[in-house]
Amino acid sequence: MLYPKDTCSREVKELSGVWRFKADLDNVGRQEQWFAQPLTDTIPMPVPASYNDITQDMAIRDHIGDVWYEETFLIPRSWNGQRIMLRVGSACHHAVVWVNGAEAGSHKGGFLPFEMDISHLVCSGAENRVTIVVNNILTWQTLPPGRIKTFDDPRHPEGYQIQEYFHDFYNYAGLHRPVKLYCTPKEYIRDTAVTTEVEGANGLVHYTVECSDPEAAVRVKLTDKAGTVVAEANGASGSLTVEKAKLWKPLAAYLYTLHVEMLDAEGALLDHYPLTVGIRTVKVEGNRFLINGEPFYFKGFGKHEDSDIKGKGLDQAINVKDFNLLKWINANSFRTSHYPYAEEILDMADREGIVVIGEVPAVGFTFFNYNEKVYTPDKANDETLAHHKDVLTDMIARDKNHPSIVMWSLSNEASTFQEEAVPYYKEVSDLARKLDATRPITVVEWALPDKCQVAQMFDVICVNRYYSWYNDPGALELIEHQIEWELTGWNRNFNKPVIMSEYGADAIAGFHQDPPVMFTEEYQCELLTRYHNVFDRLDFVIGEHVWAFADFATKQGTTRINGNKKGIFTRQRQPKMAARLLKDRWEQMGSYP
Ligand code: GCB
Repeated sequence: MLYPKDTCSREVKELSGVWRFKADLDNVGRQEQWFAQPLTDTIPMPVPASYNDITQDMAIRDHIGDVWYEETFLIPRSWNGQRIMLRVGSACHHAVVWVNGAEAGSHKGGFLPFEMDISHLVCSGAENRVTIVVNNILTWQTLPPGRIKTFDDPRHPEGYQIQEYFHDFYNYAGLHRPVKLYCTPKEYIRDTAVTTEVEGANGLVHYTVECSDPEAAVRVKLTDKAGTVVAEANGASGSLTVEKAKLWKPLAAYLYTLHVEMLDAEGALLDHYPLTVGIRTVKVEGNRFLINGEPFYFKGFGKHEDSDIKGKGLDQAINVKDFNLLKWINANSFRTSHYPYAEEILDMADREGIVVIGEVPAVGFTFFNYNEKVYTPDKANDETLAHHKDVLTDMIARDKNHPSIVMWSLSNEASTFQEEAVPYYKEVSDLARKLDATRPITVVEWALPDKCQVAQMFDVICVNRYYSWYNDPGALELIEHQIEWELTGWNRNFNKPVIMSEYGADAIAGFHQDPPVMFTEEYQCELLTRYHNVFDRLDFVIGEHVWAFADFATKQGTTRINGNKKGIFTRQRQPKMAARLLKDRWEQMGSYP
C-alpha cells in the first residue's frame, strides 16, 4: 500500500483536525445505526490522538467498547472522474467506516493503515460525511491479546467488567494516525517494491511495479539528491545500476528517489509515484550484523509512541524531538516496541540514518512463568496465528521499502518455551522469510536459553532481562554474574549473535540516594554500567537497547507509579542522570566497539 503523496497525477486532502466524537458508553450505536444520520450530542475530539486523556471524564478514558468519530468533507471538482480513496493511518484497535451512511470498509488491528475506494459513495459539490466506529476490545484473537473479565462475586456490582491485557503499555485507543483523502487516476500504480545490492562501487536497485492494468507500460527513473537522473529503465520489473552509488549508512543516510511512471498506449503519463530509496545491504554473518558489509553495533532503545495528552496519537513535534535526542545521546537505532510505528516516523528514520528493528504487535503472549501456557486452543489458537500472519503480511507490505528497517521482530516475550510454540513460530518465520528474503528476522525472548524452543529459526537472538529489578531486586552485585551466564548460554546454545534488546530500571526523575536504591536515578546508572561491563567482554553481543527511551503510560497497578519510569528521558523528554552516562559511553564506543 503506497503512502498517499501529492504528485502530478495524485492529490491528497488531510482530514486531520477536530472531529465530532461520541463515546458509546452502552455500546448500542451499531444496533441503533448511529452511522445513518449525523451523530448527536457530540464533543470535539482531535484526530490524530488517543481519546483517553483528552477529556476530564474517567468514564470515557476507561470505556470498554465502541466510540464514534464523524467529520464532513468536500470533494474538489477537479477530482471528478478520479479514483477517490479514504485512508485511515491507524484505528486502535478495530474500525468500521461509513461514508454518507453507507459502509465503506472495516479493519481489525490497531497499528497499520487501511484504505477504501469511496468513489461511488461521495457526492462532488456537496458535503460528505464520514463516520468511523472504533473499538478497543482485546481478546486472545487480537494482537496484542487480552480478555474481558466479568466479575461474579458479591463485592462487585453485577456484570462488572474489566479489560485485562498482558502487555505493559496503556491500552490507548482512537484514530491514532492521520486520516487522508486522496485521488489517483482510474488506472493507477498499485504498489512498488525495491530491494538493493552493492557490487563494488555500484549499487543495484531491483524494482517491481504493480499497476491496476497489468499490461500497462511502466517507466522508472532514479534521481539523486540533486534531482539528476542516475539510472532509468522501462518495464514493470527490472534492475537499475547506479555507478559510484552513495550508500544509505547508519547516521549518514543518502536517499535517491525512484520515479515510477505508468504510461498509456501512446506513451502519455497516466500516474506518477516517487518512492524514496536507500541503497544498502544487510546480512548476519557468524557473530556479526553487517550493514554494507561492515559490522554494526546497535546502540539505542526500545521506544513507544507515547506522550502527554495525545497518548499514541501521531505528534511530529514529539517525533522530531525524539530523533534529536537519539542523535544527542549518540544512539544509532531503536526497536518499534511493540507494534509498527507510524510511517511518518519511519520516513524520519530513513532521512536521519537511524536504524530500526520493526516489530509486529505480538506482545503479551506470556504469563511470565513456565507452567502456564498461552499457545492452547482456548487462548492463542489457530485464529490468533492466522491474524498474526495477516498483521505480519500487512506490516511487511507497508514497510518493505524503508532502508532504515534492517530486521523484523516477529514477537516480544512470547511463551517460546512451550512445545506448541514451535509449529506456531515455524509458520510465522517461514512467512516472514517468504515475504522478505532480504532482512534478518528475530523474536525478542523472555524465556531462558535452555528453555527456548524457537531461537534456531531466527538470525539474531534478542533478549530482554531485568536482573536486579524483577529478578533479585536491589542486588546490583549479582548483575554481572547473571547476565554473563545468560548471554553466554544463548550464544553457546544457538551460535548466533545476541542483542540485549531490553535492560533497565525504573528511575523517578528527582529521586536520589547514594549508595543507590531502587527507583533512584543513581540506581538506574549503576545498573546500566554493570550490564555494560559484561557487554564489553562478550564479542558476540552486537547491540544494547536500553528499556526505555522515555517514561510511558501503563495501566494502573501497584508496580507502576503513574506509568513505567524506566525511561532515560522523562515522558516530557527531559534527561535523567543516566542520559549523560549513555551519551558518553556511546560517543566513546564509535560505530563498533
Ligand atoms: C518487558 C517488556 C516491556 C515492559 C518492560 C518493563 O520485558 O517487553 O514492554 O515495559 O519489560 O518495564 O517491565
